[in-house]
Amino acid sequence: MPFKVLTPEEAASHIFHGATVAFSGFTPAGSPKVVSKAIADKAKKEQEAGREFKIGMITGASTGDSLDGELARANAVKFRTPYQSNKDMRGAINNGHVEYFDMHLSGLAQEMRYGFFGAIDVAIIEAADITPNGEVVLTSGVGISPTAAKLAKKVIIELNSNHPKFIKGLHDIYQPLDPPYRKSIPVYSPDARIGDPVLRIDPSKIMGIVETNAPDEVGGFAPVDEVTQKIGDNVADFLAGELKKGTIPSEFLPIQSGVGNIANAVLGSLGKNPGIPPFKMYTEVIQDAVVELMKNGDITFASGCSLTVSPEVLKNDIYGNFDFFKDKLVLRPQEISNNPEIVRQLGLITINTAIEADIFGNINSTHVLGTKMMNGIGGSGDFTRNSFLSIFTCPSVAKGGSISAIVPMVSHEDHSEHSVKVIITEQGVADLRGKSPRQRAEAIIENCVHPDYKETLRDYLMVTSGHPQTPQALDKVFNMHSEFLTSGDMRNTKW
Ligand code: 0RQ
Repeated sequence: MPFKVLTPEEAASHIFHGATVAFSGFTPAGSPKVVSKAIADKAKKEQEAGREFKIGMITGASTGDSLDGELARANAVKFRTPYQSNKDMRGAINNGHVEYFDMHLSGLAQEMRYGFFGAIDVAIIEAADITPNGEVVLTSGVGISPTAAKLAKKVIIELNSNHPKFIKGLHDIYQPLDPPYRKSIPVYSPDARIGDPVLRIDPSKIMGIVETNAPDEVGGFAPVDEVTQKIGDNVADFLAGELKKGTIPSEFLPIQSGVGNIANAVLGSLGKNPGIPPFKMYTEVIQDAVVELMKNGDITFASGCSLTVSPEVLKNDIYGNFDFFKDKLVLRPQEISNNPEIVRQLGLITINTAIEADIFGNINSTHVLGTKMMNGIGGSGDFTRNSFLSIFTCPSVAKGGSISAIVPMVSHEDHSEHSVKVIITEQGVADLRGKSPRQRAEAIIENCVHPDYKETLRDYLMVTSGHPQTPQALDKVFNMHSEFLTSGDMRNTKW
């Protein structure tokens, strides 16, 4: 092997103050775990010696605590993009220590290639295996690794023996040409393979290898409760009904599902509903529920960007039964897993989660009360805008009922009324297709709003301008939010 074995500290010596560093993985799956800690230690030492040390951080999506958590706690991040979900990183963003810019995940790799982020100094890539000529078998997440490895001046490999070498073939590495030479991407079904099983990295750029066997730091899910169960069942019943009506082709269509507790519950309900045939997924994050449904034959194939599953599921179910899973799974770079062109081509049914929706169907997926960043838009925009049928789910209330998830106007907008087709809460389903804003408001208030807030929102419509197209009272539109900030309970809202 021509590559030097480095200690994490030796690897971190290649990272300097002001460097832009790109990391492998997508969610905690496949993100670096040891060099990141050494960078955080270096930052602390530099800062103690009175020297500034901060890096620019580009990832695929969220990462594990050893990356986002360690660097945030060391105050070692100047800017960060895209999605994140670590509590310390979220804190550092919301208290102004990190400049965070939130992007559609499908667009990141191409914007790096277009040069919009400047030079990429170092890429740190987790690998299951590497050959002397730089052919890398990636691990449980692909993310931006192909682009990061291509653009970076230096590459450091974290060789992680927690991922067996026999997973070669799980990945499909493909990078589109850039304009004006771009051609269509030939993914005509979720199981299409169009690229290479390995990532080829110029060996002269590889500074060395750091060995580890640390597992992915994927957290568990909250158990399905009454509310999430009802949301899941409402989604499954709605889709079974659409299939029966013939608005979804009888073969069904591939599903994309977001990440989190609600998404996990929705998938469970889809698997159990007798009105839904076995289906394929073309999604970004493959969660525990998908693996369970694959074992039962309810999902026949899953294309994604990562296996964001708990360490036991990865080790025992997937790697332990790789002969069963190897022809049912493929992991792609995020610019392919989330590609708008492919989403539209395959006709996906997309199911994502809202923090807040308004009575006209606009969605806030990212900001609590309009100002505090939660996680980021992730892939929800890539999928929603281009889907065959876009669904948003959320519980009708948050924080013990003191917040209504449905308000007169979203306090931050990620997905507009033009892209959102259906809203589903535990209360019911609002089908917004073909409806004007006034009709949408009626459908959402009647079917999705919690009983504690129906009167409040009906009263809101009474105090609006009554404009025939979109009725709004611009001086009152955020009264529910202001009420929460003043009294701690939106139920006290007066118009
Ligand atoms: O906070 O735990 O402190 O109580 O938000 O809410 O209900 O546990 O839902 O885990 O499914 O996450 C939108 C954040 C939902 C996620 C979001 C509070 C609530 C709780 C979490 P607590 P739940 P989930 C694929 C696609 C955007 C990106 C995306 C997300 C916490 O799904 O980040 O879809 N989506 N990507 O109490 C105040 C409200 C609230 C609220 C919820 N109206 N006001 N707080 N909460 N509604 C993934 C990728 O792209 C990688």
